[in-house]
Amino acid sequence: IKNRFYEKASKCIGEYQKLKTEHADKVIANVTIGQVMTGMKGVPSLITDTSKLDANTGITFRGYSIPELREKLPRLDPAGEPLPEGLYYLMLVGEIPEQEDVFNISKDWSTRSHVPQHVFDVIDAMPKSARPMTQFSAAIVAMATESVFQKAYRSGVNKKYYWDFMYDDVMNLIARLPRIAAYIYRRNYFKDKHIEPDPRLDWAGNLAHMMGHDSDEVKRLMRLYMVIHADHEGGNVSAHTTHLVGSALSNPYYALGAGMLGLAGPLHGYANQDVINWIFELMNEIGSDEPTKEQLADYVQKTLEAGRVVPGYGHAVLRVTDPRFTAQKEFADKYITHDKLINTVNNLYEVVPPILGSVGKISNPWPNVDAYSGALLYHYGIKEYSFYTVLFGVSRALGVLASLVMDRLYGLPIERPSSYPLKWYRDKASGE
Ligand code: FCX
Repeated sequence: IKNRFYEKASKCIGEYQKLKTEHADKVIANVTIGQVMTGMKGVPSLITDTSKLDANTGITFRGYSIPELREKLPRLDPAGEPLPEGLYYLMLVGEIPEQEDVFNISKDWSTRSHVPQHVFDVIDAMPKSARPMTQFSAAIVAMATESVFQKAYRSGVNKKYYWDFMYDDVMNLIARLPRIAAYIYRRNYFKDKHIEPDPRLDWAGNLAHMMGHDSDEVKRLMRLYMVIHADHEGGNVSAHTTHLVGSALSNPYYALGAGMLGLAGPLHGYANQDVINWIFELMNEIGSDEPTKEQLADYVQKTLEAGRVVPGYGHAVLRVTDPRFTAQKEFADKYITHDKLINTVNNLYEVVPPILGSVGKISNPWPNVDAYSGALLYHYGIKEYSFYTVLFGVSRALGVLASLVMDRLYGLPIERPSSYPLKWYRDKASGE
C-alpha cells in the first residue's frame, strides 16, 4: 500500500508545484466581511484530497458517497458493514481496494498495535474523573516518544522523504488507537479489568472486543461507525487543527492530539454525548421515557429560550439531513425493532427541524451525525456516554492522518493566514 500510495500520489506533486508557481496570481474567490465574522465559512484555503463535503448531498470520500461505500467497500461477510481498513486505503490511494488489500492492512495494523507501557502509565496517573477525551489526547501525545518522523527530522533527513517517515508514524498511530480507547473505557467503567486484543480480528471488531462488547451486531455497528465518522473534508475543527499543527512539522502524535482536543468541544464531537445527555434530561423533566411529540416540541422550545443549542442539529456546511445520520437510521431500522431511546430520536427528527427552521437565523435545521450515534451505541449496551467522543476520535484519525501523509508528500508549507484588529474590518466596511 505504501508503494501504491506513492505511485499515485507522487504524480500530484508536480501539479501542486505548477499551481504554486505558474498560477499563483489567479484569483479563486473574494472574501467578504461576513465570511470572516462567521468562522471563515466558504473561504477556499485548504487542500484536502481524502473527502469533499457538499451542502446538499453530504460527504463523499474520493468521490464515493456513504451509500456507495456501504455497497462497494470490502466486508467480512456480505450482510455486514464495510471495513474501515478499506476506507483508509481509498482515502490514501484513491481507489476502491480489493479484499486482499483490506486484509493486508488489518494484519499490518495488528502487528503495529503494541502500545508502550509508559502510555498506559500516563493514563493511569490521571484521576478517573479526568474526562475520557483528556485521557485519550494525553495518551496520544505521550506516544510521541515513538515518532520516527521526529527522529528522522532531527537527524537531518532530506525533506523529500518526510512523507515516508510520516507514513510509518501514521500507520503505527492508527494501529494503536483502539487499544488506547478500549483501555480508557475499561479503566473508567469496568474497574480496570482490561481485555487483551485478539490479533485475528479486524481493527474495528477488535475495538468492540477490547471494550467487552463481542456480539457480531456490535462489531458491525463499530465498523459502520468507524467508516462514517472518518473524515468530513479539511475545514472542520479536528481536521483543520491536525493539519495546522502538522504544518509546523510537528510529529503526527502532537498533531492528532491537538485535533482531538478540538473534537472534544461541544459544537463538534462532544455533541454526540450532549445529545444523549440532553435526551435524558428531557425524559427526566417530562417524567417519561416515551415522551410524546408535543412534549418534545415544548422541550425544544424551552432549550432555545434558555439560549442553548439543540445538540445533534445544525451544521456549518450541510443544508440537508446528514447522510451519516441516514446510514445509522438505516442500521437501526434493519436490526432494532423496539427501543424507547431510538424511538425518541426518530420522533425528534420529525419535531426539531420545523422548529429550528422557524427561528430564522439557523442555517440548517436538519440533524447531523451526532443526533443518532449515541442512541445506537446505548442500545447495544455501550451506555457510558461520556466516552462517546473517544470513539468519534478513533475514527476521525483515519481521515486526518491520511491527509497528513499527503501534506508532507506534497510539501505543503507552514500555515499562516493574516489577522487584523477589529478596527481594520470596521474601516474596510466603511470604505476607508
Ligand atoms: N440549536 C440552536 N441554535 C442553533 C443550532 C441548534 N442546533 N444550530 C445553529 N444555531 C444558532 C447558532 O448558535 C447561531 O446563533 P448566534 O447567531 O446567536 O450565535 C445561529 O444559529 C447561526 O448559526 P449557523 O450559521 O446555523 O451555524 P454555525 O455554522 O455557526 O454552527 C453548529 C454550526 C454545528 C456548531 C451549530 O449548528 C450547532 O451548535 N449545533 C448543535 C451542536 C452540534 O450538533 N454540533 C455537532 C456538529 C457536527 F456534526 C460535528 O462536528 O460533529
